[in-house]
Amino acid sequence: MSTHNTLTQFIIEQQRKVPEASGDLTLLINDIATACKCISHTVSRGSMTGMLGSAGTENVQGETQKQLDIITNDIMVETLEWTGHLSGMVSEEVDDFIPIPEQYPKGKYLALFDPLDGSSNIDINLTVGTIFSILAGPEGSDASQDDFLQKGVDQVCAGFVLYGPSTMMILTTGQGVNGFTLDQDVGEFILTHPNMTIPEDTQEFSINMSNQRFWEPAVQQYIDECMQGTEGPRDKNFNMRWVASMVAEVYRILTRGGVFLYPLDSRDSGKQGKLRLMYEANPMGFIVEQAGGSCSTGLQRILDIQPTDIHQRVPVILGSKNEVNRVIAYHQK
Ligand code: AHM
Ligand code: MG
Repeated sequence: MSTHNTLTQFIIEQQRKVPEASGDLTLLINDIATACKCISHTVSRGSMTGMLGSAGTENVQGETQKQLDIITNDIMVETLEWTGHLSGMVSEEVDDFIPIPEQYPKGKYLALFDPLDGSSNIDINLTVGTIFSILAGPEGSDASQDDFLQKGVDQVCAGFVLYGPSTMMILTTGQGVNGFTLDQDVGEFILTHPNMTIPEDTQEFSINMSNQRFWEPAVQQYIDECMQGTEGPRDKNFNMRWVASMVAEVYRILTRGGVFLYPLDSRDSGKQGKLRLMYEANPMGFIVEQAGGSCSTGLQRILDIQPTDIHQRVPVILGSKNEVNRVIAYHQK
């Protein structure tokens, strides 16, 4: 194995391009990588951990928590809280924001994360992941809830780690998107997918078809036209994939293009969709845009939404630019 092209080398070299950089972000990304290696090891042990299945509790969104949702949340919090790089955290699995314990120094960043995205897949041994977003925080003092309510466009860094056949970290600091594969023997993430880009066109969509009767009309029309294939107005056949793990869908889109939709759903009109803005839609939106794709609610660019709640939900349409633009155009009709 080469010791070149590690994640550590890559982020240090990126840091050197910013003369005023303090190195805090580099260290924070390294700490996140450490937490995710630990999560990767934990989830790869499957049933041997004795921790598959439900925890018998619910998170703030009323979703049943898996034991591994809670354990992976603890790994993230315990790895990051003492480092001195953060002034607070937000997790999908914790109702309020997570302050930094008094005994530790406060840093200039905020970390927001979904510790185990797609966790409904964990018991059936399918791909899951960790999604994270880094914002600037109030340097040196405790964060308040309002400090987290920043638009996605202000993210400093975003990424996700995929626990699939291989473990991968996908990262952006606003200078493109790069993918790193974990060398399990050496314990290092290695740059394997530099400058990931999403093709502008695609013939593959991703949506949970079982919800079709609850979708808004624009999404009904878009999917209906895809389904008609060469016999419809699109005049081409489409393929469909639904892993029910956003990390896996976004990785596929980064690799070969596609469009992913979790639209507004009439069952949950008060909830504005299923996915969470601050630690799912915003980081994925930042990554997808940095790779040349688009990310929208259908009516608004996701990264421009002014958040009002750390756990708010949002409809998400992301991926290949020309397809997302088409869905936006149908919304505007
Ligand atoms: P989670 O964070 O509780 O795992 O929920 C988010 C996941 C996404 O990864 C995925 O796109 C979606 O929920 C799947 O939802 P559904 O089961 O409704 O198809
Ligand atoms: Mg999630």
